[in-house]
Amino acid sequence: MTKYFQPEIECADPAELKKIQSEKLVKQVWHVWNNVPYYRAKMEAKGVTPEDIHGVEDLHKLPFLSKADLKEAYPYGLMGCPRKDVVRIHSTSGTTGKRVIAFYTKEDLDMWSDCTARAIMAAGGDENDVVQVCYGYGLFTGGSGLNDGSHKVGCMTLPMSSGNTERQLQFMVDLGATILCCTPSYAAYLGESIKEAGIRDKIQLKAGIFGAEAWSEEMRRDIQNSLGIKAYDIYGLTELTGPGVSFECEEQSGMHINEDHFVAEIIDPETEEVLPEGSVGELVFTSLDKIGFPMIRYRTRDICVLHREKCSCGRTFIKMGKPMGRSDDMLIIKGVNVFPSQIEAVLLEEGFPANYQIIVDRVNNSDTLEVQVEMTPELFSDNLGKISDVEKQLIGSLKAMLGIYAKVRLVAPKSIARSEGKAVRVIDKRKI
Ligand code: DLL
Repeated sequence: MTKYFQPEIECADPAELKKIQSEKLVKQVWHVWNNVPYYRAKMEAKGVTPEDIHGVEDLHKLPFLSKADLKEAYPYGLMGCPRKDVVRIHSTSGTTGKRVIAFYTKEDLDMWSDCTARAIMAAGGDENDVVQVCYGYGLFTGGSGLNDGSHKVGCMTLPMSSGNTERQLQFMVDLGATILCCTPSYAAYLGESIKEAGIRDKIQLKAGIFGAEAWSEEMRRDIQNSLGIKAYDIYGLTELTGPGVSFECEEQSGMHINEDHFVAEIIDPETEEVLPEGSVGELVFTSLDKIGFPMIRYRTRDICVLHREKCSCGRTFIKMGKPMGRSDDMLIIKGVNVFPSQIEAVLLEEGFPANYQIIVDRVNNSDTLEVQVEMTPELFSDNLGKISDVEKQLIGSLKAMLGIYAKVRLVAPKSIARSEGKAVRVIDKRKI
């Protein structure tokens, strides 16, 4: 049976939802105008004032915010309230340049945990569940985001944080965890470890809530099989709270955006023109009621599609498809746009687990693409001829998907480092 955390809003009439969004947007624009001089200056430069904004139909009049703005305004320039009202910060895991630091008031944390509580109940969770959170706790939003939503639902929450796989499995078995929250790459690794330890029959998991990185439908299928669960996608970013900006329901066909808190738009990343629903483009979000770090028309860089159609779960929130990659993670190889997710889809389709690395280089002024893939133990023990046949087949399938040649190197099982958080799949030597 479908469960909801806040059915009155999750299943609200679309016209009612639009009215709520419009009222909140007008209030939010005034809030930012009065409290965030950085954004007010951007509005003034565009010749727009809060009087011009009467509802969501006026959103397009407002200026965008980009990562570059966040860098420029670092650390306090986009804070939306006095520092005494801020009770928490989180920060991105970026390894280069300035990190993004987001500020939260008590009300912001309350709103955020409503969002993750909705996600947990959409995955079938209720107060009888034992939720094992193995997203990192600390500056990363994953751990505390799902932790607080799990508290709100009333689940017994295991605040494991990431890493220490042996201990994760011990708690999972001894305490009978039923819902697992972690990155999909770590879920795949846990699946491998459970198989190796021969403890599959001791696991009581029924669902997993996986996000923070791109993962394909093929990877979903593998994780569902190896853990014996239903795997739900969850999306979010630090700039907009963290996990729970959108979440999947039992239909597993896109993530419902929490539209009473966030308005989504799709734009052409080059021209910044707003595209009609159903178009592929860059996802842009406006936070409607966040006080500590309000984001108006924030360009996520995630490439995605929005679709609003009747969902069998009863929720009326618009859905976003799986992000197809990031416009800034997109590799341009010999002029061709390549998303790592396309490579992953081919590998999983051909029966390889998602342990791979993509190495891009430039040799004699020409781009090269190499995909290192771990062999299955069965293939590893086979003869060299078979390995070379498999390599040839993968080269053909990758060419069909990407339109360019990728060298394929099959490497020994377990030779590619496993990740406990977000997996590092691409090494672009052209940038080193
Ligand atoms: O990754 C928040 C999060 C934590 C989401 C736990 C889900 C679960 P950041 O570290 O700021 O925040 O990274 C945000 O990660 O712009 C996307 O590119 C990517 N991302 C997040 N969720 C998904 C997903 C967290 N479900 C960036 N599928 C975003 C694909 C995702 N990419």
